[in-house]
Amino acid sequence: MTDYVKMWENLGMDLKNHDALCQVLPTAFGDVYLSQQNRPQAMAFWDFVVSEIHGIRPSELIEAQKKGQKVFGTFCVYVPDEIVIAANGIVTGLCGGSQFWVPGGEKVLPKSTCPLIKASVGARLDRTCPFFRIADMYVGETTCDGKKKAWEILGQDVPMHIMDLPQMKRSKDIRKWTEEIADFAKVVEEFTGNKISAESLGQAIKTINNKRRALARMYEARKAENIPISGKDALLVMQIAFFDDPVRCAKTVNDLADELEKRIADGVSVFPKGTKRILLTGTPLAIPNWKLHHIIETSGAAVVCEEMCTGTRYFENLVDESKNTLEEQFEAISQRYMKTNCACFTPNAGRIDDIIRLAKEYKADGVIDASLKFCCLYDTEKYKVNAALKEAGIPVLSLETDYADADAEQLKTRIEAFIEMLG
Ligand code: BJ8
Repeated sequence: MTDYVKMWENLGMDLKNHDALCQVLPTAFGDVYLSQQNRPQAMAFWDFVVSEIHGIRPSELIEAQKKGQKVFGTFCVYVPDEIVIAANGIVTGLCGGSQFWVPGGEKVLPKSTCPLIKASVGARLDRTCPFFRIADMYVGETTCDGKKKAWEILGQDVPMHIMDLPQMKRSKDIRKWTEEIADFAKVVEEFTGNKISAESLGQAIKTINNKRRALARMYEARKAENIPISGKDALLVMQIAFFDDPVRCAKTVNDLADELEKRIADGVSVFPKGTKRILLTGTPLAIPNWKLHHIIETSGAAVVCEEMCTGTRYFENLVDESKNTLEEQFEAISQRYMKTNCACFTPNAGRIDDIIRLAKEYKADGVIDASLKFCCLYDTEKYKVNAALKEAGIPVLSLETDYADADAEQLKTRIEAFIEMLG
């Protein structure tokens, strides 16, 4: 592994604490990932990325900054990457998925805040994540209350722009989101010093659409009878997609999809015939949160789809590429993003339709609806998700968990019983 200590030092990181994190990650990754049998060879790329997770991409970002590019850190799939890319900026995801960062967040946030928010704030305040140190600007959004208030803390010493996301999907809300996107474009232009043209935005739309198409190909392969990739590996690909360069991401995921399609043709599967197929729905699983996938896939089932922001919500629906003026492009972007169904919207019937549609498309034997502890939105939405799935005759298990390992045994017992019940 390359020595990145100097880089971390220059970023003002807490090296001692960061060392502790660097020590646990390889073991966790080895236990969860490298112990799997018959993985696609193309996964070597993602294994390498994880082995240098705080080194390789951060050093690329720093090099880009030296050449004048700006890095925008985002926390939600509603923030349109296209705008940043069109101004020659770079986007990196910032959501925290490790228990390691949670105590840092708890120093300033109520304990009853969801772990994703606590970990994100902890990663920033404890100075143990290079991505949080590198980002020149954070972009927040008005989704859940916890995030809205967290921006006020996170934005204390970093430029922060907050996008005001409507909470309904009427035509006036879509118009409002179009305006919000146009305002974001102005902020990005000013911050980067680069003008966004219809041409550059058109190119950026194509770049991000291509990344979506590649991820959709990987997911399409998971619909096959013989499942060519584990849910854990597919999740890792999704998680890294938030950090990687979008063009490289499309290329590596397409290479993986080539291999998966060949595996399907050759009848190769990573699971024994008859393994129960699970669709996972709920709150996002930020890296390195592999807990549920690992429990499910070591309990005799396979995760074949995630109706999550680290799943289908990230790549379904493309932005219309045929628009030629900035005004039309902003509207097309707004329309695409407003098709995403997060529980912060009311009503949010679209998500329930998505879950049932996806359960059928991926031939899921059952659905696990999992939310992060203290996520009131997804937890409350469970009631309607449960009722709709029961009506559709699809077995469902509702869970609530966090990043700690304390409930792992209990979860395993419940998940095993659910899988057994699937017959
Ligand atoms: S579009 S899911 S990425 S807001 S889990 S922080 S909602 S309390 S992450 Fe999300 Fe955008 Fe929605 Fe997706 Fe709040 Fe819930 Fe925590 Fe959440």
